[in-house]
Amino acid sequence: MPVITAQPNDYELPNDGLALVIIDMQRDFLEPGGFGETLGNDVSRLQTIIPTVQKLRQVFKSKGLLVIHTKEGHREDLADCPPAKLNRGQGTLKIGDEGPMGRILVLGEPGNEIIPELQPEPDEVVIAKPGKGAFYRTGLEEELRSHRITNVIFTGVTTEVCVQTTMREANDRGYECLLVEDATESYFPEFKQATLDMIRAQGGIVGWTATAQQVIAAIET
Ligand code: TIU
Repeated sequence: MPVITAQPNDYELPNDGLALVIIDMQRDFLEPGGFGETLGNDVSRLQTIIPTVQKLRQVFKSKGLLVIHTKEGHREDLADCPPAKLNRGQGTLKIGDEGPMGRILVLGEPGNEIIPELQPEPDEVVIAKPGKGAFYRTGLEEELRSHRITNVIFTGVTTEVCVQTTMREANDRGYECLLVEDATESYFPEFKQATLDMIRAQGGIVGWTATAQQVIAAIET
């Protein structure tokens, strides 16, 4: 059985049951004028991982493996956006306000689309989620179960917010989780580093981490 040379130790790939999850690579977080920028962040940091995520997707697809995208967004009437989330932050624009890419963080708006470089293909799954974690009020768990997924490779943004929350949710549900170090990014480099460290600490309390090249090398074995 191929293994990924990961941290804190080798990650065994299953014969079946491996999926790639790409978290929130949407214009809201990666392009100017979206939710990420209205919160005061420099979105250009996040764009650096696009080629690496594209490469991972291509390798997974070439092996017939499942690819799942998530995107964070709310219903038009914001009924699924609690006041605690709506009123948080000191942004120039709030969730639901009209911005340069349509209403901020609202499903179906241009800003809510997955970035063109990673446009989902017809055989890929897209999960819309109202929270930071991708299991909260979504069909992700049923989707993984129906495909008999046991092992999940995580990529996307931002490392310490939606990626880490989702990875912890997956870990608690019994999935073997690995985060790809150079296919995830944060607006805060120190938070990304801390997240990688805390995931793999204590013998992999949340899971494993590895580089994209290490993941690809094992999958192509
Ligand atoms: N603000 C921030 O870092 N992240 C989010 O609000 N959502 C995701 O991480 N996708």
